[in-house]
Amino acid sequence: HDSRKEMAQDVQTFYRELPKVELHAHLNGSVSSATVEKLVASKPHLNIHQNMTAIRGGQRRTLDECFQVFKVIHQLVDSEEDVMMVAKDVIQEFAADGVKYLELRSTPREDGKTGLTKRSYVQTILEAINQCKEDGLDIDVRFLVAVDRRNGPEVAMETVKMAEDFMLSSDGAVVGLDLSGDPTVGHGKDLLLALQKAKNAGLKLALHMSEVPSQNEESELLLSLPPDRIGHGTFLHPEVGGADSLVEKVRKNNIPLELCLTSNVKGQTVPSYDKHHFLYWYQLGHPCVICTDDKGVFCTDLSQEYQLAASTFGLSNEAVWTLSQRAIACSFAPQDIKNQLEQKWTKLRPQIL
Ligand code: 6MZ
Repeated sequence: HDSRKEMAQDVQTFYRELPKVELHAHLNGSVSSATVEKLVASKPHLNIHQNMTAIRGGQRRTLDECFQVFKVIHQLVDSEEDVMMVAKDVIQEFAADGVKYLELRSTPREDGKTGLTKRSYVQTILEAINQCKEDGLDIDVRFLVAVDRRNGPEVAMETVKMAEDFMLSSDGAVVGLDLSGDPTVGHGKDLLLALQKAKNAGLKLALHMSEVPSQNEESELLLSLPPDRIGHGTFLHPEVGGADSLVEKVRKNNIPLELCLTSNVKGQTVPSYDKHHFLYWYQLGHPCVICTDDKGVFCTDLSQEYQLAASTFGLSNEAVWTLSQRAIACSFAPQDIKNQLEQKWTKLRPQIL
């Protein structure tokens, strides 16, 4: 019994020590229970409890209910001070989990009561990134400005303009634009112009696509841009109602997929871990990046997601190592940073592989 326990511990250590790249993490979905506790204590009048901000153990919710959870967290995070604490905590937690390169994404929000503006929101996150760098954390952090699809074309265009400004003034921290939000609300065709503008300005595009069924038409349109990475892409392939033409476009342009196993299972867009579309794309040899999505809300971390992918699909340690290393090339980091990360991976590679 003891040796089995030891073996389980060795396995955990392998995943924890595995250097990792996180490319799909929404800031407010990544808030840990420890941070939520601090926020709840500072805002007792809101009457918010831990169980309203996280989906634990075997629990599942519909995707719709997941979006209600984000609304609760947004109530708790409504000032520059909160944004600073949340961003620093999240970065520290990813670093402690062995993430060496992190792309955080977040939707700029304003709040009349606290004086938070969309610009100061982004500015505060960039400040948190800088402070973590000064503290000497072994993690390179970049930022994607997020467009919430629910807010329509005008807000999308404003957000793109702001992202362009920050791209030029943030010393390389702002590298791209994300499109996210409730996939059942709004249509990508209304946002195409804003996304094209972002792309023309040199922002990389990481777009949520086909997270729910019946988005084929929209995905076809978005793929014409084409984006630099795809979030989820759960229903792109024909076995689940997608289309051969979608798969062909993704493959032709070699667009990496950001795959979040626990998020999709808990959000019920995928029926079980073994039915996750990771397998479809991985077997094609297509670039797949394991990510957390919302580590706080879905109670996971990146080590656990790698471990789940490995145990579900029977990946060897060698295959897991290769999976984490290949994520470097899928990042939006400049080439010199990618080279440095490759060197780091070479240095950290365990002898036994
Ligand atoms: C689509 C998601 C998401 O931006 O306030 N978000 N969008 N699909 C998902 N799958 C579960 N998970 C999170 O972080 C929270 C926001 O990220 C997006 C939603 O717009 C959510 O409100 P930020 O930091």
